[in-house]
Amino acid sequence: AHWGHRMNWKQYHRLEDIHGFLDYLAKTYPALVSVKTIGKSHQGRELKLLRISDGKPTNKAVFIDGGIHAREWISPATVTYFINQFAENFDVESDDIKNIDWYFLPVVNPDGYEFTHVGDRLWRKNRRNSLSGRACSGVDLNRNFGYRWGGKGTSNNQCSEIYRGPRAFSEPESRAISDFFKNSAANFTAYLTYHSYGQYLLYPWGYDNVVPPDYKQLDALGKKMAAVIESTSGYKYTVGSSSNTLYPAAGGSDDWAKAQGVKYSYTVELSDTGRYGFVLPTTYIEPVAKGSLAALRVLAEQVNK
Ligand code: ING
Ligand code: ZN
Repeated sequence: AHWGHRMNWKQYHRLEDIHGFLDYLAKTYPALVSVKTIGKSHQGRELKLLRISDGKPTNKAVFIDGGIHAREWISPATVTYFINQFAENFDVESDDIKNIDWYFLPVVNPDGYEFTHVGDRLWRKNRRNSLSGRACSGVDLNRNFGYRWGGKGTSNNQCSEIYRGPRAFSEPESRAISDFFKNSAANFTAYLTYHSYGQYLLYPWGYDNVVPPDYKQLDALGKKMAAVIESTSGYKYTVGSSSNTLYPAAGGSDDWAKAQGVKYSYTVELSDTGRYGFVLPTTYIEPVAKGSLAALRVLAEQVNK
């Protein structure tokens, strides 16, 4: 079939296909979908943000990103699946979906993502300094956000996989998200950032083994989302704060969003639990995305309460 884009959910796609898909949707549904470049990556690639909104002034707002880490290919695949579902079926979506202005940034780290296709499949960080004479390149974008930057679970060593960068928001990719939040009129109720792997639904704080005052609400919603993922797809998710459940790590995007006042802030670690890890077969894309979409509907219901 000729849809005007090359996207599907039976393969992983290069950045060009993903960006072409976003532009196609904006062109096809101009009253509903818009695409904005909110910045450029270190190597000059566009950071394309897609908004789905019917424009009602009473709408809530939710921000979703993927691909902060280059090798976690199931993340952009899942986020683009959400985009496709909402954009192509908006008319028949529930009021919970229609009453939200959705913002999607499916590939936060386009340089790293492309590098995993043509260079090193297991690259995690961005591609800062890749053209310099240094032996080690890349900043871990999920240690570069500006809340409690530089704390536990981070490194000042450029060769480390968890190198935090020289200062908070030193990287164009993390800075673009922060600038967009700052300059946006939208008042975000939820922030979801998709990673892999492990099947966890994690809420703040990541910087240390402490939880926010409203953590019981974050935990309760996380458990509802986990339940619907299991009933939809069979995948079992563990719910908890990221520091307590995984490990402490400062400078993560979910902590930063929570500190900005975004109530429901989660890091979602998609499938699997380690058999294939980052190199997840393409046959997983649809079941993983379906389960995640079911969870997103539960979140949308809560956002509208
Ligand atoms: N895991 C996350 C990481 O950045 C995480 C886990 C998220 C830790 C948020 C702390 C805060 O290490 C992966 N797989 O990237
Ligand atoms: Zn990750």
